[in-house]
Amino acid sequence: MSQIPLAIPITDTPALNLADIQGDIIVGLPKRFEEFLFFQINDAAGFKKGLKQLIPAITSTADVVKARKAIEQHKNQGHNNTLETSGINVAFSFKGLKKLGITESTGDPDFEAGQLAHAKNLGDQGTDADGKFDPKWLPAFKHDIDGIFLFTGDSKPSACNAAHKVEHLLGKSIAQVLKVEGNVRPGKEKGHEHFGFLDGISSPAIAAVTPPLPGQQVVKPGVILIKQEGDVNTDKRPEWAKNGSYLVYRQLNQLVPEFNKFLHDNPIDLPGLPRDKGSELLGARLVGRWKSGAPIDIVPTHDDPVLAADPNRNNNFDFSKVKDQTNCPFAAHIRKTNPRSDLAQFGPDAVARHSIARSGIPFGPEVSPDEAHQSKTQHDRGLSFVCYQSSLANGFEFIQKSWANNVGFPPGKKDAAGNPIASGFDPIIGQNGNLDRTVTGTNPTVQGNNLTLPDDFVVSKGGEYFFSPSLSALKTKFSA
Ligand code: N7H
Repeated sequence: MSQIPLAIPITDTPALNLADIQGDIIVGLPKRFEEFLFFQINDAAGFKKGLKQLIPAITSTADVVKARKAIEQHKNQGHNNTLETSGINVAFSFKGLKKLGITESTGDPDFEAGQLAHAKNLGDQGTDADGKFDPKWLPAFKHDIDGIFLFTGDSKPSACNAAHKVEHLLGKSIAQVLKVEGNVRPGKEKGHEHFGFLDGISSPAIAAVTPPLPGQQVVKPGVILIKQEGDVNTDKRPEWAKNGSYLVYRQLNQLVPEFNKFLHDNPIDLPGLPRDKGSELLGARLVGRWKSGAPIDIVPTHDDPVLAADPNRNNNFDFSKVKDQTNCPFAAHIRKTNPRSDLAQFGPDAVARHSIARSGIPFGPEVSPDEAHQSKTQHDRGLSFVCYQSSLANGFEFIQKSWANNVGFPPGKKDAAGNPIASGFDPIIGQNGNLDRTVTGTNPTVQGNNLTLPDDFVVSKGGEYFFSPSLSALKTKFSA
């Protein structure tokens, strides 16, 4: 998700003032390293004063567009080192807004409830005791968190310099609740998440701002940005919320050795297909893309790295070519989370209004030889999942609960004999509390067979919902 094409074509329009929008939201801060600082506000007046001085250092979308051009130029000049870059963004939980004296509603009940209150409904693992759900989260995410800083850089020192600037200006007005360090994976795994799949390929194009590549979903700016055209809750928002967005943070552990063992033990058995290729095919069918990023809807039987690397082709599909699961299981991760033509009967907006802008980064070390040998995770690793949307109910919450966790989604699907079929869980992020999950369609020749997934390969360790204000709101409403 960190891998956004470097030279994003983007046009400033009178409708969208890119200098007013924080840089991670629609184009993503450039990052090889990222520090997430979750904080509490101890001294609201001191914080507001420090923030005033910090605002010029907060990275806007206009800054990111400039930085990405400079990075591209640096690369084209043949330099083999990275160009020194850094970025700072900030966002606040509902508790954080209240601490700053901002008591009016931003018009989003999920934001106001906070993620902890929704852990059970999201399907996170945990226990029920005395009518209260206790998720298996990192303790820090069960504490009050008022805000989050995002510090990014081309290297750890670049990101740390940005963090020091903030520490210096805010001093003791904030206290750290948790620090998470993310980093792009090394060598040829750069841009790939920990299961090994290339990430950051498909993101929505913002109408009139980012020209769409073939197959890219075009969304109105208000699907991501508050009080812009397409924000379904515009009337409920205060004026200062304009150009803000809700930031979802999820700490998602990935059980990589266990995932690899599952693929190894359950290869898809097709005539003439060697066992290791059968395992690779199962992985591709669970995700919907090969590890290179090539979509299985276009190349269902073999990987195609050339296609994967071509932005004019790697997103140009919509699952309409083949009606059953021969090419792509209905439950494949990229199909559950962006069903493209699967909802065509409900109109063109049925998918677009649930779009999110993703901007996460992997965390944790590479799998050690011992972990690989024992097929057992010993070190925490996974994805610092970050996404932006103007409505949590339409964005992250909807995708997780109504699509990924919903065995009957996509609706109206049939098997080869014309019988109705329930697709099962999204095998990557679908959650069922502590219970088993099943998925259909993994084997293209016996599509009705259920495959039971032994464990959740992705385990939520917590998170929070934040509001990422515009630069003008930071100046007028959040600082003094
Ligand atoms: Fe996913 N993965 O490695 O399997 N994701 N994701 N995701 N995801 C995508 O197209 C992954 C998560 C979306 O437009 C790719 O950029 C993993 C959450 C959406 O075609 C890969 C985790 C949510 C898309 C992964 C994880 C989503 C998408 C293909 C957790 C939302 C775009 C690369 C550890 C609730 C779909 C690409 C489209 C793509 C993986 C989390 C949503 C490889 C490992 C929590 C909307």
